[in-house]
Amino acid sequence: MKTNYPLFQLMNERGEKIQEGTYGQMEKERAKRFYEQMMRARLFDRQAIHLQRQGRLGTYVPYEGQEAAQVGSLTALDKQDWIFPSYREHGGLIATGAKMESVLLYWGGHPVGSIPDERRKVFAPAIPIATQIPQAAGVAWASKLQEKEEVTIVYFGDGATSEGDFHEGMNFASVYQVPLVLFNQNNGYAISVPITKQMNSETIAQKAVAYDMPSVRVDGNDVFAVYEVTKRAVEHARSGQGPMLIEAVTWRKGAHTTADDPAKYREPHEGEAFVDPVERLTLYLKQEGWWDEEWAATIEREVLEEIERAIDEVERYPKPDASVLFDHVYATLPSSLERQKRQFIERGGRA
Ligand SMILES: Cc1ncc(C[n+]2csc(CCOP(=O)(O)OP(=O)(O)O)c2C)c(N)n1
Repeated sequence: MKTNYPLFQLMNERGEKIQEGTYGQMEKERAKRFYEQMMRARLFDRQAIHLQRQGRLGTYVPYEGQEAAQVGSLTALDKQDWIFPSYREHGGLIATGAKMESVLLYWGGHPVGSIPDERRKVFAPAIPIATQIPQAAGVAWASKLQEKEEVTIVYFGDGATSEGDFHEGMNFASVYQVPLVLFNQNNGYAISVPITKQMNSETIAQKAVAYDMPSVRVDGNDVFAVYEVTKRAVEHARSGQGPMLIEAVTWRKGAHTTADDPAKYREPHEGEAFVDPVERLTLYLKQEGWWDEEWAATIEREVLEEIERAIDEVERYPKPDASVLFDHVYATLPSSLERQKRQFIERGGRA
């Protein structure tokens, strides 16, 4: 069925302004700040992949290409808001103040890294697909019952929208009109499965119609547009008008995780239509006359130094104790798991 969800943009693929943002986000200082934040995420990601390849980090989830979707949305929140990430949003979290050390510890198998930013209300990354959506709807409902002015944002991929938990979360959010922003990063693939094989709908935005929920389809590589629609959705939710679904159309440039090779399931030309979000912002800054090579080089140098310091600190940690896998799931471990834990430790159970 043909649907009417045009892609919302403020800047086109050549980095030209096509409309003004209503929050001043296309002005000089803010635009340059977005660049800094996105570069912080990008450089971290590349270094983390190197570390993994050197055997110094466990399996890692890269996000190159999705920085605008993450930074544009996370910066639209207020301090009191709740954040439910999947396993791919550490880029946006780092860009907006999460500790690099925590993220490295998490991917190195240390549970202590599960909460990357103590200053914000961030839940641990959800590895089981879509499970965070009903949880986030529940937290948003709690905020509503307690009459708090908090909004919850929940992140998930395109594949997650084929899960029952997505539909249950959407339904619950809609029935109880909770202050929830459902933020979908449509990056084209669920591991090796392209979106065309995974769903028959033309867009993800249209899935909101069934729940009588407003939705928008935004260019996820246009940081200004993502900021705009998320700000509007957050205001909508905070003012008691209920949930909203955002589909941010983007492209995962690299592998799903460091454990797969996208060359096995993607053609080289796929994704060519997407202009990298950092390059696009660079084009915008140049057109506005705000680009400064020295400034960009300083950002790069300082971020790389910060990453090095974080790696040094994390590598001083003792190896993680893998037997904690058995902890924090049950208050009292069932006897079968108790036995497995014992065996695991007897066999030298360390990661
Ligand atoms: C409930 C559940 N089923 C299967 C998996 C295995 N799995 C891990 S990632 C993934 C694909 C998810 O794709 P998508 O929702 O599009 O998010 P993306 O990884 O592209 O960000 C799958 C099926 C899982 N983690 N949880």
